[in-house]
Amino acid sequence: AEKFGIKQALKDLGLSEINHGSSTGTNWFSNGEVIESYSPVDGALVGKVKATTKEDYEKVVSTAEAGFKEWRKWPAPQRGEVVRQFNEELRRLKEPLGKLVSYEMGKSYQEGLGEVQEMIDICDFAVGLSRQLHGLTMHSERPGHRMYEQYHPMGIVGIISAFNFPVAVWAWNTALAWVCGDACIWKGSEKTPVTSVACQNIAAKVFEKNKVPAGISCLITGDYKVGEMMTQDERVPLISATGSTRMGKKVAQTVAGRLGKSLLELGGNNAIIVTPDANIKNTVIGAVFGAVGTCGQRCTSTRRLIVHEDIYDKVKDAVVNAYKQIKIGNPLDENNHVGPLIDKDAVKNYQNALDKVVEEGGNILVEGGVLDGDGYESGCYVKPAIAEAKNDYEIVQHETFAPVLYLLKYSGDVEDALKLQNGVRQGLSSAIMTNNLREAERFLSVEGSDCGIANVNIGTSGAEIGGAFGGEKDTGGGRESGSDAWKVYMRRQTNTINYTTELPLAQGIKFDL
Ligand code: UN1
Repeated sequence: AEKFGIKQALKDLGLSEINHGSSTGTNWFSNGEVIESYSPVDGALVGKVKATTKEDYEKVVSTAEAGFKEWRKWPAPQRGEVVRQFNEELRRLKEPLGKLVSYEMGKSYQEGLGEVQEMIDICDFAVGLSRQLHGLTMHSERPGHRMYEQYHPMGIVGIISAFNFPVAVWAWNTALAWVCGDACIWKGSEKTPVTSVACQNIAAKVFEKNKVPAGISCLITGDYKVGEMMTQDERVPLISATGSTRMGKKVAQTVAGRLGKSLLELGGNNAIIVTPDANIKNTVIGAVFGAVGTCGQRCTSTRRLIVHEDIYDKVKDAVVNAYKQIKIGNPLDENNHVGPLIDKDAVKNYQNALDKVVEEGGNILVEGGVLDGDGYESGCYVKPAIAEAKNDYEIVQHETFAPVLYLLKYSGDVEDALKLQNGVRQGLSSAIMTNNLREAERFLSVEGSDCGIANVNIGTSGAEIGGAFGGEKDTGGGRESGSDAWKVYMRRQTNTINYTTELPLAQGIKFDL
């Protein structure tokens, strides 16, 4: 990693190689056990971060509560100005932060930069939004009455994010929540704690300079037990959680138990339908990037390719051939396409999926395997694999966070493909490759894809921040990022004002005293 300038990146981000820091910025108090973060790239120690104790957490929440009471009174465009300055810092630090993401998480440097770009984009969006947090005005049924709605800041937003997008998902939530006037408490993944500290440092510096009250950007660190402190806490009205469906179900139940709100962005089992009218070259690019990008660890990763029988062999050969060109290795080296999986547990899940698909009757088209030897010492590098399979195999129904692509065949028309595409528990992202207008429109219609994201002639991953991001069914139903996703971070209030000298009642009710 040294030759890729990791030391310098850590320095640019104000981090020492070994981070004993217990008080970076004014909003972070962690005094618990030391979490060591090892890079899947070369197995070396990235840094150490202290975990949040119960007492630390109490301090964080009370600081956030007090901070919110001040912050909510700032005019939204002024809050937007702080986010604008935060964005300037992100632009300045894009390279070191992208590099750290790549090194601590294992995605390619290009994708690390892309992730920071998502942060920059959502901040731009949020700054504009800070002047557009508007409700509607309605006509009252009563004379001399006015009715309208306003969106008020809501309180503390608890953010639980996953290792695979260790910085962007935080920014999707915070950039919006901040302009909405909320305080944020972030529990990042325990697998990527150093990038969390880096982000917190960037925010803390800008916030201090602008005299933002303490507690508006808070970081808590540790495993799920630290997350549970937030999900159980009535002082946190909204929990935004990204991760597995299993985790999301637990979070949803806990938060619902206290009638809190949750925004869930959980697993996907994303498919691309390839019809006889597809452009094969673009299909291959979209499918291969979708399946092997981020080493198959995006919630939008392409897991299933549903190909019409008429072009099945052609598509199969083209994709298998493309896999031969894939270079696996150090993700900081821009010649490589695919880096390591996050850790050895992920490698086990990957191997298990390949064993399972064969057990269930699948046919391996591109052999998988764990790489060893020079450059692969961390034990986390695996070969992207492809298997011909059936949609009802248990393993195909299951989201494996690894580069395993299942090839499924359909005959008949696009309805038959849609049955397979929708025939899973998850409902995040979906795509169709076709130049046939009727097929494309059927895919997008009410009888079409049941996913939160449905694309035509692009793959399943790589969504832009301007749209609402999330999905249905086991994906959890939440929407983050663009469009009107901001509304979940605010509380809506309906106001009716009577400017007459009478008191007419609604629904024409007479009540004379
Ligand atoms: C995720 O995998 O958690 O659409 C988010 C994409 C990215 C975000 C993925 N913009 O692939």
